[in-house]
Amino acid sequence: MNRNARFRQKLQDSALMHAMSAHNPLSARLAADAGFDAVWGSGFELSASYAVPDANILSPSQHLDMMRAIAAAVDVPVIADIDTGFGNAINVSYMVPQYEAAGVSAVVMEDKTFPKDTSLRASGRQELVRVEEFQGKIEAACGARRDADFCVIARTEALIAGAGEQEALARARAYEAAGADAILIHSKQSTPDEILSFVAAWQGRAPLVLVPTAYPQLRESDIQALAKVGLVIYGNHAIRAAVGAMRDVFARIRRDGGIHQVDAGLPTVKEIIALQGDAHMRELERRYLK
Ligand code: SPV
Ligand code: MG
Repeated sequence: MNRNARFRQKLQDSALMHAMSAHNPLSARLAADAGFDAVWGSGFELSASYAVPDANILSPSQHLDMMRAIAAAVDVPVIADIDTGFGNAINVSYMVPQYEAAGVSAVVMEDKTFPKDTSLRASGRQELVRVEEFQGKIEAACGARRDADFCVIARTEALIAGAGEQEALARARAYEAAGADAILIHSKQSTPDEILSFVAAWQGRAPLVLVPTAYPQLRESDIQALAKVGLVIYGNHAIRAAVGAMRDVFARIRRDGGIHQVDAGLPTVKEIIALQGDAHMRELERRYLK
């Protein structure tokens, strides 16, 4: 079974799938090595790695190129965060085949206006597009895919925008009717109450997708028990782990006046060489360098 088919099947079966964010092939490889089912090609993380806001400042090709590099570096399925689809339904029609050709297995597209603002920022610009307009974008995404197993996940930002549960449910229903394979429902509340209420009220067939960044107390066992959720995405833990680790080590080197103290606690150069796929290159050398 190819990656897309594996992803579609896992999204629909009863076990909860988990995806870890990545902003480059190395972080994706570490996520796959840790046992995550899939990699989340996070716009937030990629933006952070360029030190710019997650607000469509990067070009679509910067994101697409990174998704291609990530998909080439891991065997697990890659879920690409395409924000609002980089424009209208026409832009979506042209972008989705490029993501599919880049080797990703699913796209997540959100119902905000372009250019977007990041979801978890306090008082960000959170404007929703008309429901019909977003249905057109979902239909365009579904119509543009070449492999029927490639998944189109519709994300409603209704709760993020403060539009309430009824609006979120109405949008989720409309997006399912337009052909979405799953519905991502996002929340920035610090408790899971709003999400749990939405999940309880959801009557659709499409599996739900959660991103529990703001409400980390909700564990996988709790989510699995909800039955309607097919996928949990950890949205920014690769970049936050990297920032924390780099900040700590850099400060210690300045404080210690050298690398003599930190060195023993760091991953070895040998480990990094292994992560670069050195074994594969040595095998190529053995076979082809004559
Ligand atoms: C991302 O990781 O880019 C996401 C999740 O879209 S969030 O940042 O929480 O909106
Ligand atoms: Mg994003």
